[in-house]
Amino acid sequence: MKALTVAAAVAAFAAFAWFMLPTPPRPDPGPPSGGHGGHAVDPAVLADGVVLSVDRAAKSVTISHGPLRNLGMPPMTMAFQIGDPAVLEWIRPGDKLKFHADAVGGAFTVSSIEIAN
Ligand SMILES: [Cu+2]
Repeated sequence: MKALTVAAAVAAFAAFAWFMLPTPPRPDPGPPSGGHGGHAVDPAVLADGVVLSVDRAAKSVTISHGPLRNLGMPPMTMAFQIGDPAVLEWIRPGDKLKFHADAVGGAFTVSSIEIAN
């Protein structure tokens, strides 16, 4: 009978632990796209920028940027993380950019970028 008691206790604990699990976080709906369901970034939210320096080891780029409307940021010079490693292959100081950045895990990260030279 002891084994049965242990099994019952384990089952009770498992049920309790399951009950105590936090509600899984719901996916962030993100900003309203206003598009047609595609994933392309609205050109209106692309900011202007000029690359000042590139740190490939740190996967970061220092950009002198215009207003970032989605982040409520005025024009300034700052470092961004680069989300797509392929970008680090071509990006050079002096490049003029159209880009989009998001706050990802507390780091400002370039999520979309194109050359505007
Ligand atoms: Cu900034």
